[in-house]
Amino acid sequence: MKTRDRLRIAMQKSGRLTEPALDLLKRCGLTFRQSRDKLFCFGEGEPVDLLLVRDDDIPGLIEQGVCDLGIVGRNVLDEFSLTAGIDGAPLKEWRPLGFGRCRLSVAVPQEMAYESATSLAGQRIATSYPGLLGRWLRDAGVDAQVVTLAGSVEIAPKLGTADAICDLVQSGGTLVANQLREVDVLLESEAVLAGPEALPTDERGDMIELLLKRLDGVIQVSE
Ligand code: PRT
Ligand code: ZN
Repeated sequence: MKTRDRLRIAMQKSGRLTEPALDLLKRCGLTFRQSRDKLFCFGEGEPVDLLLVRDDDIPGLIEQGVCDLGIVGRNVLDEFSLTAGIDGAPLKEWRPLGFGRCRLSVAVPQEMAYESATSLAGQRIATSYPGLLGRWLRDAGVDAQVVTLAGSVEIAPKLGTADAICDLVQSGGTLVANQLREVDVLLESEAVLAGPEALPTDERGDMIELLLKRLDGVIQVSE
């Protein structure tokens, strides 16, 4: 692939992580020229540009080398690592960023008895995270049916298409509104800086080192 001399960071175009990610980069001393609704934001002072995309596309863009780094939820990064092919470079969580906190949990209808993962044996569990749920079930030695849904996971039990769900939870309000209760946590998530395990050895590698140093300073200050 043609090498680039500017660092490219993928981040969410429009969603929960957009504002806090831009704010964090700003606190690292990075400023960008273009308006946020464009695909690209050009770095003004430093040779760092942003690519604004759907969060689900971020791990793939790093794996393919289209971007050097990405700001994405641990839930999305880990799911990608578990389910994507192994042809690309392995990805690494370089830094936890302290925002976008949530958890990936199993929830069951209020009236359903639940003691441990074994209570799910033979049940259908709806999720958008088949990789993470599958691993958790395997580790627990539980044989259950994973029903993969792209969205509206929380209504699956009411529709009768699943017995339980595995979804992101923050306040818990969505679960309560759907008469579900959280019974097990699979993953504590937050936004992370993701990148390849092996950093580029050219100027981009130096730029990443500098960015990591600045991030550590900024994150320490806000803790
Ligand atoms: O368009 P694009 O694909 O980029 O956006 P998206 O809709 O996939 O993502 P978005 O913006 O909703 O979330 C981006 C990331 O924010 C997620 O991948 C998580 O890492 C993180 N995050 C933090 C959350 C939540 N909190 C959250 N509460 N992502 C989703 N939710 C949803 C959850 O799916 C459920 O429907 O909110 C509902 C639960 O919230 P509570 O407060 O009712 O429990
Ligand atoms: Zn998404």
